[in-house]
Amino acid sequence: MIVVHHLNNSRSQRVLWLLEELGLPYEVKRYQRDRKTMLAPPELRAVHPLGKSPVIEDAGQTLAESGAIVEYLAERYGDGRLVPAAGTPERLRYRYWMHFAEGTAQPPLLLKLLFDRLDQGPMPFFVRPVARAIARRAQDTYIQPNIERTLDFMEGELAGRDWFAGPGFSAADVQMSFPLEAAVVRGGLDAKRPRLMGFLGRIHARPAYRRAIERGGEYALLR
Ligand SMILES: N[C@@H](CCC(=O)N[C@@H](CS)C(=O)NCC(=O)O)C(=O)O
Repeated sequence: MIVVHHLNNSRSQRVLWLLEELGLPYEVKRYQRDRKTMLAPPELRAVHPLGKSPVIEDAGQTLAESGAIVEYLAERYGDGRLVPAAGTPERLRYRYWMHFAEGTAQPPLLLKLLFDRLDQGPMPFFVRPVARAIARRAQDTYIQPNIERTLDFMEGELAGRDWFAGPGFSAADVQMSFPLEAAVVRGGLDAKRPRLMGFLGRIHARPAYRRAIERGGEYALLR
């Protein structure tokens, strides 16, 4: 039985979704973020040294990193589903988006989360103006422009296709779901980018996505 170490409101939700798409049985081990720091609890470090989610256990092995997990599950259990055929342009796009999600889309969204917290968090009154000025400068000059450029690029890539790899839904769409959902909450993604919003509408309507939400519990991404 595949075990998913699942942190509330996190990337591990997409692993549950993929398992539902593949129709595989799995066990969920739950972890709750610390209410103040939003970090994972220390118990997760007993599963993997980095103590982050997702982590899965399968066939006597422990595997971390959501992209690696998604690729592994789709290849091992997909039986040709959710992965475009080898050697096709769709397979190359599949690989590209599988890496893009965590490698390019996610970093500026994480920076946005951290700098927003720096801007709004508690601090001695005499450093507040300086800290705020630094945070806002980073937001205006680097973080938000990067988010906008990345969103525009993704919006353009969905011209004429419903899914990131090509005409068919694939595991790369599962991997891409998290940065897009995070972008709605904190990156300014809205109806002005109708193709990305359409993509989110399509994935949220999938029965497997809804089953995974029921199984995983609370899924409200961090602001
Ligand atoms: N690139 C890694 C990132 C893993 C990661 O940062 N996970 C977050 C959940 S969204 C986490 O565990 N955060 C809690 C913490 O850092 O303590 C992946 O895609 O698996």
